[in-house]
Amino acid sequence: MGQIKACLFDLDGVIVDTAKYHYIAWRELANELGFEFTIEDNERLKGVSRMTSLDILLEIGGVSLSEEEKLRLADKKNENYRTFILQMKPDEILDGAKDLLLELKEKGIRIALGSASKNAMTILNKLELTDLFEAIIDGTKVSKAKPDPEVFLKGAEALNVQAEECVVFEDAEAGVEAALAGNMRCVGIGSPNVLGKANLVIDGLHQMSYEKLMKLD
Ligand code: B16
Ligand code: MG
Repeated sequence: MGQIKACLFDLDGVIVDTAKYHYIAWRELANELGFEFTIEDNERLKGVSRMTSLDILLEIGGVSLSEEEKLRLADKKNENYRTFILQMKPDEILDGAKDLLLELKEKGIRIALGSASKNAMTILNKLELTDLFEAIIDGTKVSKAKPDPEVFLKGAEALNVQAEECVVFEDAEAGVEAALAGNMRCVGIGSPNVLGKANLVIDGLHQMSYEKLMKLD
């Protein structure tokens, strides 16, 4: 593996907890369709694209719909979800995330976002973090969802660095797989039981620093 020159950050679950808002909006949709959607069910949607999330939700409810109807419901869920994210404030940034971004930037490490979300720009703007990212690759810029490495490879390309020079920070298993498939190192944020394939697993970005980053194999 090469020298570490860049860090690529997932958004939901790494920099901010938007999963709680996704959950409220998906649960409302499930209830309207006549079934329950639990917080455990919601775990299956982390890191997964909007349309795949809807497919998983409908599978849980045993509901089958036309493509047209699915698009309508995904839009409806997104409108509901956006009412929450439009009210987000910088105090919702997860512990240690902004300090780490500032420290890495100061040390000359390049920084990009690699998220499945089509709402990433809105969220970063609300958190007042947009300017800290040199490149933003989100759900509007990729055609293949994680575990495909496309989102991170595009991030490396935008920063003009090699994949081997990147470290990805991810909270979802599919995201860890995407990073490794792209020949990048990966720090998992969450449980070692779920993210065991990552090079290192930590509880949150408050446990990371430039010094620790440089010690990654
Ligand atoms: P949207 P990430 C992902 O964000 C979420 O983890 C996932 O739950 C969501 O379905 C996906 O974004 C798409 O989000 O509906 O806003 O386009 O973890 O890749 O930053
Ligand atoms: Mg995530």
